Amino acid sequence: MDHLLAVAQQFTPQGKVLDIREYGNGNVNDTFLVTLDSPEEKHFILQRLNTRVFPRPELVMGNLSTMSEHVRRRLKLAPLAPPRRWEAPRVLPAQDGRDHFIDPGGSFWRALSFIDAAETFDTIKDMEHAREAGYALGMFHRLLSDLPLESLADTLPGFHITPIYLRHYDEVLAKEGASKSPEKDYGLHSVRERRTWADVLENAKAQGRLRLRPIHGDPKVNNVMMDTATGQAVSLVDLDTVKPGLIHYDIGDLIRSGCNPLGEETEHWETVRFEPELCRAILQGYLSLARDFLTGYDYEYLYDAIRLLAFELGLRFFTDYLAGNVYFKVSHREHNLARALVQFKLTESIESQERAIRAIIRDLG
Ligand code: GN1
Ligand code: MG
Repeated sequence: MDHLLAVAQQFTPQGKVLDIREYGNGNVNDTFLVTLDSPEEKHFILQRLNTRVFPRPELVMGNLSTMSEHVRRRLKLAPLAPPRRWEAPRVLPAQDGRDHFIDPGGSFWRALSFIDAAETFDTIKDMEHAREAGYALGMFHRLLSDLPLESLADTLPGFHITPIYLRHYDEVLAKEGASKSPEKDYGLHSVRERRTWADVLENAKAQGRLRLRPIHGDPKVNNVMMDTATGQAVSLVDLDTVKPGLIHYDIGDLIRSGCNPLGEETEHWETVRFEPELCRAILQGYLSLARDFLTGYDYEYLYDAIRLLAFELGLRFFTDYLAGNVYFKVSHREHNLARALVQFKLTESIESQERAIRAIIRDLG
């Protein structure tokens, strides 16, 4: 705690630190909410970046500033009609003016402004929430649609490239020693069944059907902030994975997380189900802002994107389980296995409703 206080003070020229508490439930970084005795900035977000996942944190910070300045510029030129608001977290400087602080132990810390009067949810509450979550991603893509790709660094090479995750899985599998179990067998079977299809988006990219654009990289439903008073989306947070990519990764990630009412941490993986009506509402919200920058091919690959992102996350969790939990934070040894089963079951549910999901995409297209 003393250590945390010393780190927080690095980012607080004015104001006394009243409280520091753990915040959110990220699987990668450590996040804290700092409360200050200061009229201007009552709270801010303090994070320790996981430098095993992000080996070049300075690139992450560069992308963050580039994109949040771009967004603020665009919103200034074309403000939203109140009570609509859209906010991009600001990077708060440390005492020495830099955008981060490295503690004596070598940890990389940064501070971000807190978005007031807003909250997040791990699962979708209702249709309106679903539409707003879709709206948030549409807004995000739209605001970045004119940001030149060259201005964004690749902070995480290989991120969302499913064939690369498969290669890594094969390497891990060749030397893993996890004990035999029906759950592990289900995981092995799930990957075996789908591996030849897993390059679907990368192939479309190589064929020139899908092109790179600025993406969020991690727009799962609990990264969408909702205004506590109006229930409208106000921000998409957790911006470490902003980089050039396929918007399909984002759309797939929002839909796989939003249409799983039991949530990705449920212990009842056998009953996990994909809810197509939530998918319809998310896409409606998304398309209300994204329609004019989508191509025919973009629509054509939406179903695959939804299916793939659920499968890919299952594969990533499962691989990490087999590797001994080296990437995602876990609270017990089988945690990543449990998470993997949820995503594989979700993938199955998506596949069994393929016709209904494709019909929804067609209706809205
Ligand atoms: C990780 O840390 P968090 O929860 O924001 C992961 C995402 C996964 C997500 C699954 C950099 O994000 O890709 O979809 O867990 N982030 C990284 O909950 O790997
Ligand atoms: Mg994240």
